[in-house]
Amino acid sequence: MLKFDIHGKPFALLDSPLREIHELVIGPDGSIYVLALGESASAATPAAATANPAAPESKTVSANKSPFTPEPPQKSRYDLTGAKSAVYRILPDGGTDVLWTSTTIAGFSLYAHQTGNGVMLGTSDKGRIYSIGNDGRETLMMQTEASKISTIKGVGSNLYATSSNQGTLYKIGPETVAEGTYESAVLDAKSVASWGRIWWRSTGNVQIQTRSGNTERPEETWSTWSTVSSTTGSGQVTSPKAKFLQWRAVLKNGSVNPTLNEVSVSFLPRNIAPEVLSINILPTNVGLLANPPIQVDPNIELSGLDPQTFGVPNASVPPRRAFQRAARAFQWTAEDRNADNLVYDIYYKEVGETAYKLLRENIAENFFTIDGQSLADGRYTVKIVAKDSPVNPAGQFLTGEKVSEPFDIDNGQPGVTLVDTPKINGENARVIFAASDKASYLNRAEYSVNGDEWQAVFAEDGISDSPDERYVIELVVKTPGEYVVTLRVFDANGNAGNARALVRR
Ligand SMILES: [Ca+2]
Ligand SMILES: [Ca+2]
Ligand SMILES: [Ca+2]
Repeated sequence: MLKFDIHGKPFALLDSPLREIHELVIGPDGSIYVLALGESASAATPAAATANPAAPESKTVSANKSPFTPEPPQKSRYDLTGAKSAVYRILPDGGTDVLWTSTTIAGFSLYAHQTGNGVMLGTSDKGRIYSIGNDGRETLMMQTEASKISTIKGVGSNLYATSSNQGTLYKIGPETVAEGTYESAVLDAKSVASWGRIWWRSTGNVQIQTRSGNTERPEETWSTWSTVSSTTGSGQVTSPKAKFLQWRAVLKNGSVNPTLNEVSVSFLPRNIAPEVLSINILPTNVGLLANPPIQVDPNIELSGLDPQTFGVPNASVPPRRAFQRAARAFQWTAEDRNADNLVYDIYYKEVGETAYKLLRENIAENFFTIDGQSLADGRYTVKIVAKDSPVNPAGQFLTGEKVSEPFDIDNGQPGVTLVDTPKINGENARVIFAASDKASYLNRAEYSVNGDEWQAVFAEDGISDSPDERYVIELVVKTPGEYVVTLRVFDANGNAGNARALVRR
């Protein structure tokens, strides 16, 4: 923000890290209040507000915040990271204060209180006017049905506010009106929910009403407002089961000034079935072992409190990998959209069989290791069934399942045989072996002469890649004598078979 003297010489009063100085007003004491925006005001404007056929009327309501919106993390008002709006106060002596900042409220218009204590701020969405005192505290003064409060101006003892989307002129007088309402934010229960009791703390004549619907914004498909009948500050919500709920308070003036401080609603969302998203099969001989679980104080578990409240991480401990002869291990991912705890049943069957057989029931881990030696050689699939039974009554829990890709169990070693007596031609000898494997395929072979180091040998057709292969070994036999040639062949699962041949020159 720049100040120019009569010669056109600029002097910077304020250099804000936000991107736009949107509005400035001058208070009665000469303080300048400046509204700075983090995003451009036009980008923050929603496309259009839902048209409301009811004629808007004058409403004056004081309320703090909706209980449905989570409390934003508290930070210093001088910390402008992520700020959507900020109000600066430039004192007549040139000193600058950040009066107020918000990461959620998008400001648009500003009006300096004639009392000298702060400003009124109109928002660019949600149609709200906040009052911000010189102590930096904000109070929601007015909730309109418009989306943007374009201007706020004072004329005499009255204030006027204009809105766009839709265009409306509001008069804000000093006198108290007979009746006002406050509408809550829309509660999203995430799935169709049964509504329980609604509690509130109020003084004076306050009536609570609710409505529900399955569209994100309240519209004609929602139920009509129904009043919660209560004399004690709590009552049963009578709106039909739905995904979304909204409440409103009707405050009527009487001998006591009506106020409303706090509203809570209880509800039970419909259970959503868990899903098994993926199954990962590890290579043969890689087993998964459980790491010791994080110890949780049994008193915390009994109390039903979330262990995270006590700083205990909620994530399950991932397993570690270890060599286990013939092991076939699986890891899977699963989710439950209403965040229920899950347990798993594991089934298996050989490809070609019709029915799955239960292998293990109600395990809490999301991994399992099969001892491959307990199953006959063959091709298998496993089926993982996720159940939200730990937190739902018997008979009401839901399941989701997934079948794995086929995998081989192969514990048999390849058979290796000598094809013919070795042929000798001068100093050269040729030995031919045949190898075969029943359950998987051959994938590597090596030979050794007279117990020397193993040397790789390729299959006769170039690649060891099928259940049957031939291996031709050419030797140089310089001096007369006996040569023992051993061939060792591995199958895809690491089982090895061997055979030997005696070459005599
Ligand atoms: Ca569930
Ligand atoms: Ca085999
Ligand atoms: Ca081959």
